[in-house]
Amino acid sequence: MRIDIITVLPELLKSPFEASILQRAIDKGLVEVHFHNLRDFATGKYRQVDDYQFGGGAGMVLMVEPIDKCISKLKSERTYDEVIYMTPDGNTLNQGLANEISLKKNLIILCGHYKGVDQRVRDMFVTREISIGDYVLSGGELAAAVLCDAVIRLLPGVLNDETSALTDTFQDNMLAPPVYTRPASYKGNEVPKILLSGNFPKIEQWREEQALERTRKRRPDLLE
Ligand code: 6GU
Repeated sequence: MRIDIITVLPELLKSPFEASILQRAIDKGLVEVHFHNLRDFATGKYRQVDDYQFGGGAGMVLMVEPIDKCISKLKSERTYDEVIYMTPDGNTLNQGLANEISLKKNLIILCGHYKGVDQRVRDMFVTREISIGDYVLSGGELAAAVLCDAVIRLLPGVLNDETSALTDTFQDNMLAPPVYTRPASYKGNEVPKILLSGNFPKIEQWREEQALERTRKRRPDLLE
């Protein structure tokens, strides 16, 4: 997979890709992530990327021309499966959407900022609009990092134990069961005996029960 991220604040985005699982995925060559500073595609003396909105009102809007230049350059080099625009009024990200996007090959992710982008960017270039939840961030950069993390960890070979993404919370619309590690007893708090029993069919059954109980209690909406 190749991801090209277009942003006015590349420095806000880079650090999540420089540690842990994402860095390892990049080092292994399982994903390439490229950052494009929108300002590099701006013209004129002031390299302007945003402007006041027509009709008046507070807040700046990202201009269509620099975004067009950046996307057109990328598209001239390869074909893209999706141009994703990160915006709070997009489709809310969930595990199903992350799974779907993880099957793509080349992605452009455009980060909104200020009041957003000129509507013509959305009309002309964007194939998908994604939000990461019903709250407002100051820009799409952190949301793009969240999307990339959710997608990249699903790529084959990224996780150490290939099966572990399958037992994640939200796969099968279920929360994950509780987990424990050593010590078996800590300040009077015991690990459930069943987990120490070595009876793996019973352990699996216990985990399924716990997952169901947890989902019923915390997220009954997932079971509907
Ligand atoms: Cl994708 N962008 C912004 N600015 N705020 C958000 C968001 C995206 N998703 C939730 N809040």
